[in-house]
Amino acid sequence: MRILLVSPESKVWNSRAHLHNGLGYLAGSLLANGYADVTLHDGAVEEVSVAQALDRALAEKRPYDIVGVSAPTVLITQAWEAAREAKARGAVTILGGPHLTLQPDESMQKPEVDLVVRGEGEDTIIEILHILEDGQSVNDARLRHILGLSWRDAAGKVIHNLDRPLRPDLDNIPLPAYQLFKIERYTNLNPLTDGLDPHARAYTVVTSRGCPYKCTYCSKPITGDTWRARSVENVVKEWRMLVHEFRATEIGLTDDIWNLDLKRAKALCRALIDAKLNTVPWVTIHGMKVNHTDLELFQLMKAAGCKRVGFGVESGDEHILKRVVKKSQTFDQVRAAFKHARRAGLQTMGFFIYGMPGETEATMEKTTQLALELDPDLANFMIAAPYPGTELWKLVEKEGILFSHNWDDYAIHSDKAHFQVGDLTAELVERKWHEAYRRFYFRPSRLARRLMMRDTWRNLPQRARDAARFFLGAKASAGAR
Ligand code: B12
Ligand code: SF4
Repeated sequence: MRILLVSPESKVWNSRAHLHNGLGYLAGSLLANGYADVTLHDGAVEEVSVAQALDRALAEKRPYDIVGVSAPTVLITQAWEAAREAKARGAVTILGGPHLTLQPDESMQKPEVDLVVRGEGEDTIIEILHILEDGQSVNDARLRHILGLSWRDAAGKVIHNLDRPLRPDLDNIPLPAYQLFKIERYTNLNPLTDGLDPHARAYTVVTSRGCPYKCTYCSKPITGDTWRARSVENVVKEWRMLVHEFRATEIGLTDDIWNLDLKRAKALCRALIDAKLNTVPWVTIHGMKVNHTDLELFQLMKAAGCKRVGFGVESGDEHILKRVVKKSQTFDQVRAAFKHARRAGLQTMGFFIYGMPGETEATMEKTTQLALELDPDLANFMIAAPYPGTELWKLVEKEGILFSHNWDDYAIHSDKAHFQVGDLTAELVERKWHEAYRRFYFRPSRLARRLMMRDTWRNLPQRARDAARFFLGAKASAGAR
């Protein structure tokens, strides 16, 4: 069977292109189960469209039998388009990923979608292929036994099978098929602090899945509310492979919360040092929470090769942080984490949200003040985006007005407010958001630092577009990177 796994091309603003670990895991599972003919098509880096890739395969008389498409909420429209192209060329279409887990029925109403996989897909896809490779149709009654699958029976009725329990034994899941990524086309992990390297060999690693916290804006449809960790040995095995076999130039952790167990986090750092894997720089993307840190952890991280940490700070207002975002952390913990990380010699990133329900000009001002006080190397200011299934979504549905039901408009880095609750107007949120970028980055010290970076001049058109978008309120050009 020929299998194509697709991540559709994104129109969401992003300065970087990361590999898609979910597709890597699916491919790893397929290869480990004897399905050897697997191709990845990551729209973030491909030169041809999905339709062109499918046509090429047809012209070579080696059409794809199965096309699996992955989608978070913001990419679902493009995922349907990819499915239409695939279906038109005779392939079975399977959709999976965060949005499909949240809203499976919506996609099952589309004739171009044959099957929807909800939740973790490594086992589900194998069970589906076992049935389809017997020459059975996508309406075969045996599909009813596959957990986490939505399908249509012979009469065309949509059936949502029971959910698949989360796999507890992460160590036994085959590692991502890193060899299938066109790694030289991905960027380094944070061009905004390091300058854009369009040919970095940057890999991402998931050391644990899930998070028990319940921040009201956070959408965790796949990894869930429990925390499952891989063993330190298992992670080090993967790390060793990335450094020695795949010649990684940078590694990023993309867990929901990699440091929930502080002892394990330290053990991982010690193991990386012992294995002499601290030669390749690594960063945490944002899956690190301030209230599970201490100075020793940051010192160990530094010794293990880490160069940068990122924390969700979210709000500078106590009520918004505790009662609206429900972040379960204190300002003292935030300040201590930044102080300790800096003392250990790590660069810092901070994430801040504007426009949560109940916010006022004064609460958003406190957030900007906190960002200025913490002064991370990189500050990411985001306008609150309500993803389906989150507490924020439920609250906006009940008490507010959602401006758009078009999933394309749900990017966190969008410069438009997504909703209005009570007296908080979109105009105020957008003004405070732009103002935060201006006040943070237009300080003389920041400007000087930016102007000293080679990247600013080497990628001048892109950097000028970014500046217009963040500081002035200009619309980004679609798909800008
Ligand atoms: C790393 C990461 C990124 C990276 C890389 C994204 C990527 N291409 O993988 C970057 C930084 C680029 C990114 C960007 C964004 N991200 Co992001 N990201 C993550 C993060 C932290 C980890 C993803 C991961 O590796 N998961 C682990 C793997 C194993 O899981 P997976 O990818 O979901 O795949 C499994 C299943 O979903 C399923 N599956 C997936 N696809 C398919 C396809 C088929 C056919 C099948 C059968 C199964 C299947 O099987 C896989 C294996 O079990 C998640 C949080 C999380 N825990 O998932 C957020 C998350 C996915 N991101 C999110 C968001 C909102 C975004 C942005 C929209 C933010 C923005 N800029 O506005 C953008 C979207 C950009 C884009 N084009 O996708 C949300 C999505 C919520 C939603 N409802 O869609 C999440 C869940 C974070 C959160 N908690 O809110 N992200
Ligand atoms: S934002 Fe982070 S800490 Fe909060 S629930 Fe999501 S993953 Fe957990």
